[in-house]
Amino acid sequence: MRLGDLYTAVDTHVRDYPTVQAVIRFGELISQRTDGRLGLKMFAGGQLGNERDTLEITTFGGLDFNRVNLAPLNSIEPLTRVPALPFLFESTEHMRTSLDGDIGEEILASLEQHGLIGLCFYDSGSRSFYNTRGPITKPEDMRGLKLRVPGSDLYVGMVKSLGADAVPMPLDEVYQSLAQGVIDGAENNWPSFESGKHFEVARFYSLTRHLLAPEVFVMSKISWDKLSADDQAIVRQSAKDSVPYMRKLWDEQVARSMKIVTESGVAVNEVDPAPFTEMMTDMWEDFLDTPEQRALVERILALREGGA
Ligand code: GTR
Repeated sequence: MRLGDLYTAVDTHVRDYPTVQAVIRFGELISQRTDGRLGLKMFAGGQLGNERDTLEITTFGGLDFNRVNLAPLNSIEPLTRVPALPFLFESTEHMRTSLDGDIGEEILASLEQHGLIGLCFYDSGSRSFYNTRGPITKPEDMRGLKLRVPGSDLYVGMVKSLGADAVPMPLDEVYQSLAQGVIDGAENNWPSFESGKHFEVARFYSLTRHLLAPEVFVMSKISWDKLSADDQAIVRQSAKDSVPYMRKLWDEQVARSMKIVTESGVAVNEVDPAPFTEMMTDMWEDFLDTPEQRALVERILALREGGA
């Protein structure tokens, strides 16, 4: 939906968060490259709703651009579950080589049948568990903990596979729920743990690094279909060109967030990933329903250092 001359874009994060800044940069690029014919207005901080709701509005053309995590797409498109499998990527490099090429393009293209044009992936670092009770060093420490997850069956399965209780809820309810003891913890990357102020309440951050699933930047297909082929090419290229910028901001943000969190006295502990990896890769099968998903997993594993 255009707002005067501007396209609308939304993000759940606050304005200085790397994903938001990257989309703003994308907006500047499309504006420069079309002599101001195309432009963007960013609604940051989840002011137009949570990811699941805004995504639905985007598919109906009520919003033009949306930057979301893969989680709310997991129930919509099976291929999006693949990069969200715990311990699939062995490093950020592995995630980037896999998704910067054909595999990433295929996943992005799979969104079109659901009314979304997948433009690019952004980094999201690695997700780890944090909670209000104590450090987690082994899966048994998670037993009985009530842990918030995004609204995705895969995340629910992941947390259940470790013996904890999964509580799906939107990101903007997490701080309050932690403070009121409705949940004991959640899982996320350094920047989200910090910028959502969750670290002020959850004082234990245990570095399981179980997920390296990326963020995704999408456009409403309804809005896309109204663009000329030349403008579509500009939109695609500008999104791709915002990725290196985002990655630079991301690395800086991770360093900043780590500093804020550790200086605040949060107990951060390293975790031996082996028992977590074993339990969490056992559950992959439950979320791989199609031969296409399995083929993608194989191709991603083959890109690991030293092969699958
Ligand atoms: C963040 C991600 C958000 C949102 C959030 C969550 O890392 O950037 O898009 O999905 O996690 O846990 O809900």
